[in-house]
Amino acid sequence: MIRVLTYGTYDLLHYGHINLLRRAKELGDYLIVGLSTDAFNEIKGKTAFHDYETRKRMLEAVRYVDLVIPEDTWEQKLDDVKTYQVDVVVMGSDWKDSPRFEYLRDYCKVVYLDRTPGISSSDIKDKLHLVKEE
Ligand code: C2G
Repeated sequence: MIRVLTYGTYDLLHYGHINLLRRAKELGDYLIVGLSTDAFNEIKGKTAFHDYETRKRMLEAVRYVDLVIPEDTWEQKLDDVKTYQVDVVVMGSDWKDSPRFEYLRDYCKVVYLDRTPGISSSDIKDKLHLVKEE
């Protein structure tokens, strides 16, 4: 059983997220998502449209996702890798070579997958805002 772990805010779930989750699941048998809590989003400087519970319920409905756990801090990743016996940590390429993930290489594989171009939660929010203004 190869266990895969990834992290994110996953706000306004879109096909870029789904592409990441699908490819992450293809790397193993069981996919865990560390979902940023609303408090952690504040630390990340992000304001999600949907609250944690809503984002969690939406992710749990995605066929590739087996478990959603809260991401409360930057520092919890190594504990998560150990607690859930993770074999592979996967992130989109915007995180490539980030020290926030590279240190995990001593404990598990770390894989960066190409981001899906042309879509992001912030773009969606901007475009929806423009539509509302018109
Ligand atoms: N992603 C992607 N393509 C996009 C948008 C996002 O592949 N067009 C990927 C990101 O690279 C990330 C995941 O989808 O791996 C979730 O994206 P976000 O919710 O923006 O995650 P982020 O805010 O980067 O949180 O501790 C790590 C952080 O929690 C990551």
